[in-house]
Amino acid sequence: MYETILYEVSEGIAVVTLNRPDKFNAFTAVMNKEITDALKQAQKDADVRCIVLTGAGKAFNAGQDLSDVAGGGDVDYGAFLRDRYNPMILQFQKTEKPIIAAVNGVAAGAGMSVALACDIRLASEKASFVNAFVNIGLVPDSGGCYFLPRIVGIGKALELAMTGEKVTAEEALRIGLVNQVYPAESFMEDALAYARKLASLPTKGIGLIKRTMYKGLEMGLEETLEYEAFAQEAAGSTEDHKEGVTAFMEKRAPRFTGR
Ligand code: T3D
Repeated sequence: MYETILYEVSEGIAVVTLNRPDKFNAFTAVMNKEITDALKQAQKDADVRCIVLTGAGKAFNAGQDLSDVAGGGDVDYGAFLRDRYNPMILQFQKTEKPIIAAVNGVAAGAGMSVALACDIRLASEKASFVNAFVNIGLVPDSGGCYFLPRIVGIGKALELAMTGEKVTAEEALRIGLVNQVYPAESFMEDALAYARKLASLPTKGIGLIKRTMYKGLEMGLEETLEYEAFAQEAAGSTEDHKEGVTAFMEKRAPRFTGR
């Protein structure tokens, strides 16, 4: 039972809903911990084959709750990030299942960084992204300086971080910041349909794709080739691999179980 988030599992999908709608779902210390815990729980649960992160109410997430840091000067921001945000962001990577950010409204500051740390971003046409850090004299954190240039390129990343300008859902799709935009009225249905599709695929293979591709961002070709060989050995020993090949040979649709 959580205080600041909702966690529900159904049809192979864990939906994590940030649940402080009157504060635009802004982060508190409790929320940072609860998200980390929910991701660990989803990783452990064999019934979960896809995770969807979304926000209650109008917003996805407005970043750090600024009422916690009002005054600024007395806050040890380094410690704040090391204790609260960095473990949470690392958990997104450690979770070897696909994570979808279902961005229902504005994603600002660390809320935008968290969306970037997800593997897939789906946006409502009412969503927007604000790299709000500069507006309060701060640097993008929570992985913002890592993910943003890798997703949209360094030129666009610097522009968004230096200006703090709002990016609409339409523009986000154009620059590759999101994968799909859906109508506001059907947004969660559309996002869950996307999640159901991912949840029906070979979960272990997808976990290995995630790990190998993120590692590949950090490695040269030779090391990546070696890691691919290692990952393929593991993927090749899964039941889903056998089922995929058998189904192909039998000319039928595969029935993947995530094992
Ligand atoms: O320790 C550290 O701080 C280091 C870690 C930093 C991580 C960070 O995330 S730093 C960046 C923090 N976030 C921001 O600076 C964003 C601040 N918010 C905004 O810029 C805007 O509110 C939005 C762009 C998100 C949305 O704009 P808009 O016009 O749609 O809504 P609004 O009227 O500004 O806000 C609606 C309500 O949400 C409002 O409350 P009220 O007046 O209706 O009672 C507003 O105060 C509240 N709200 C929005 N963002 C935050 C917030 N309350 C607390 N903290 C927030 N971050």
